[in-house]
Amino acid sequence: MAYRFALAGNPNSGKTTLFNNLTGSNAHVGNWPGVTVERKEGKCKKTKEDIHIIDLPGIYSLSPYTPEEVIARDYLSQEAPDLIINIVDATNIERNLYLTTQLIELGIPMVIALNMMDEVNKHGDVINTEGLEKELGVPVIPITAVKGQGIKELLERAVAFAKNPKPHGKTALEKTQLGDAIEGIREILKKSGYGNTLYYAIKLLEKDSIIKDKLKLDQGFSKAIDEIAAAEEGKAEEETETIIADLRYRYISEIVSKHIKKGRKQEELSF
Ligand code: GDP
Ligand code: MG
Ligand code: K
Repeated sequence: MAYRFALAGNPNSGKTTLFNNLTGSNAHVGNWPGVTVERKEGKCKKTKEDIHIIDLPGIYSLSPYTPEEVIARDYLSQEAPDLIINIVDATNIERNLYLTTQLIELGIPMVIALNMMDEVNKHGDVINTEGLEKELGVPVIPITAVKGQGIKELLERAVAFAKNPKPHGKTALEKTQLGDAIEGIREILKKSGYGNTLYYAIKLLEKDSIIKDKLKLDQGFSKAIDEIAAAEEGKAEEETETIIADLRYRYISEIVSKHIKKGRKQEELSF
């Protein structure tokens, strides 16, 4: 059995460092079709299973605003890899989790590689990885990619998850004022035969026209979805997209305040 794993994360989170660690010199480098964004893929040399790894471009979001975002979201939603390794810079966790909340909604099995743990430990910060794992609904494995630490456990949990994929993950928007609108759109998408509907439902609520065009929905379904999105848009002064971003940040800061304790070393240094 061969598996395809995709590395996804913010720029500078350590994706290439992890990719090189996993694949050694055994990588193929090219460009994504039509753009000069580097495409790197290779075989993992550290597992007995046959695992193909692709290093996606660094992104902050799954929106359509940069070529990198479009490449990453098209690859993830259309090529459906067996698993996403979401690499998160643990020294900048609040910003990195913004992408994580979106990746979870794709419905693809995912593990979080919590990277730069050497820096976290140096600062004296404490991250409750088990708490984070429970909260997000996906495995969280601390690693230090530059030193090759934690890679073995990361691969063990990733392979186990790819072999036995289970529904996972929670959406940051579930228990918010948008929950009903998202469920309404999901119901319509289900009737249209779409599987990973959570990601699409949220994109359609954001009136993402690229996704809308790609889905090629029947006119009746399309109109029903537009009505839900328009009704939601009418309820508040801000754009739904802005509200969604705010809700994600609120969800993340709650999680971070619960599970991360900043050490004293940084403060002491600044006096
Ligand atoms: P990418 O943009 O996600 O591909 O990130 P890179 O792999 O290029 O890494 C960005 C920077 O972070 C480089 O200078 C790496 O050497 C450094 N880096 C990567 N992993 C770690 C780590 O575990 N600890 C520390 N301290 N630095 C790291
Ligand atoms: Mg890179
Ligand atoms: K509005």
